[in-house]
Amino acid sequence: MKIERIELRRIALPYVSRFETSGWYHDGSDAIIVRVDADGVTGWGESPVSDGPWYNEETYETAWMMQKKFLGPMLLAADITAPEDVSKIFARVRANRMAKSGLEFAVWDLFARMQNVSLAKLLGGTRDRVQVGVSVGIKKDIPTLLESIDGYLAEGYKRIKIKIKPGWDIEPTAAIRDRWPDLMLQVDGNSIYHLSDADHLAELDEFNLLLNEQPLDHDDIFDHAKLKKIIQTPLCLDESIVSPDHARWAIELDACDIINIKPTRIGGLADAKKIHDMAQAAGIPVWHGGMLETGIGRAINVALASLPNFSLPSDISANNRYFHRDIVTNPFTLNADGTLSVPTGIGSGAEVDEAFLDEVTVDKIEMRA
Ligand code: SMG
Ligand code: MG
Repeated sequence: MKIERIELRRIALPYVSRFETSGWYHDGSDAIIVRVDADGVTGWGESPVSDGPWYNEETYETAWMMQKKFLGPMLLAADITAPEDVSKIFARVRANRMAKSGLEFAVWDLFARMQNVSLAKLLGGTRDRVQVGVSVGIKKDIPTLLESIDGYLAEGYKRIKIKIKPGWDIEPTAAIRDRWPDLMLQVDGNSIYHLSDADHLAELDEFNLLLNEQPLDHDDIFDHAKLKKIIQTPLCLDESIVSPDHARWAIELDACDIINIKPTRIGGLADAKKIHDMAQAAGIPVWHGGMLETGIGRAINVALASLPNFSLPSDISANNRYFHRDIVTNPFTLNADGTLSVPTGIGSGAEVDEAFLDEVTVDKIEMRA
C-alpha cells in the first residue's frame, strides 16, 4: 500500500491551566497533527512536541523539519504492508522519536480503519476500560496544590501524581498524605535530581507511594540502578526508556521496578508494544504516560493502554482536564470507577473536528507521493 498524501499541521491550543514541571511549563499545546490518506481512507496521528527541548531534545520546529524533509518523503516512497513497517522505514533516521511517532500513529490508525477494526483490537488490547489518574503540576503553594487535588478527586479520579523538584518534594507529599492517607499517590521529578540526592529521595519512602518516576538524568540508566538499591519506593523510568534496547538494558541492570510507556517518546506503537511485551516477560509492570495530548493522541494512548501489562493507572485523564474545547467531537469522559472506556468503533475512535482544527492551525503543509 502506498500513502498518497500527508498533511502536517502545527496547532496552538490553550490548556485550561498552566502545567509546570521541575524544569519548564506549558500554557497550551503546540503539537503537530498528522493526517495520512490512502485509497480513500484517512488516518490521524499526533506528535505532542512543544516550544522547547525540555522534556526531550525535540521541539515543534525540529519535528516539523524532520517530518517535512526526511520522514514524510521516506513514508511516501515506501510500499507499506503492515503498520510495523513504519519504524523499520524510519530506522535510518537517528532519534527524533516524537516526529516519527506522529506519522507512525497515523499509519496504524489508517490500517485499523482500512481493516474495519478498532486500533485497540489491532494492537492486541484486552481491556474495555483503562484505569487513569491525573498528573498535577507544581503549584505556587501547598494550599493551592491540595485544592487542585481535591477538585480532581471530586471528579472521580482515583490516582494522583505530583511533579516534584528540590524544595517542592517532601512537604507537598507529606501534606497530601496527611489529608488523604490511602490515596494512590506517586511523584515525578523529570530528571532534576542527582545520585548525590539519594538520601533525600529516600525520605519519600515513608509516604507509601506507588512509585517515584525518573528522578535522575533524562538519559541515565546506570545511576538509577544504584539509586534503586538505596530507596524503598518502587522506581519507575520514563525519559530514559526511548527504545526496546533501552528497556532491556534497564531490566538487565535492574535499574527500575516499573516502566512508564509513552509511545511518542519511543518512536511509535510498534516499539512501545515490544517494550510492553518485554516488561511483561520480565515481571515488570508498565503504565501509560502522557504528554498532554489532544483528543487525537489521547485516543491512541487509550488504545495502547488496553494491553494486558498496563497494570497501574495511566496519565491519560479525560480531555476536559486539558482543554476547554478539544479538536475532536467525541472527548473521553471519566467513568465513575476512575477509568476511561476504550473506543470500540473503527480506528483510534477519534472523530476530528475539522472546522475547529482549522481554527487552531497556525502552520500547514501537504506532501504527495
Ligand atoms: O498528559 O496528563 C498528562 C501529563 C502527564 O506528567 C505528565 N507528563 O514526565 O510524565 C511526564 C510528563 C511530561 C509532560 S511534558 C509536557
Ligand atoms: Mg514523567
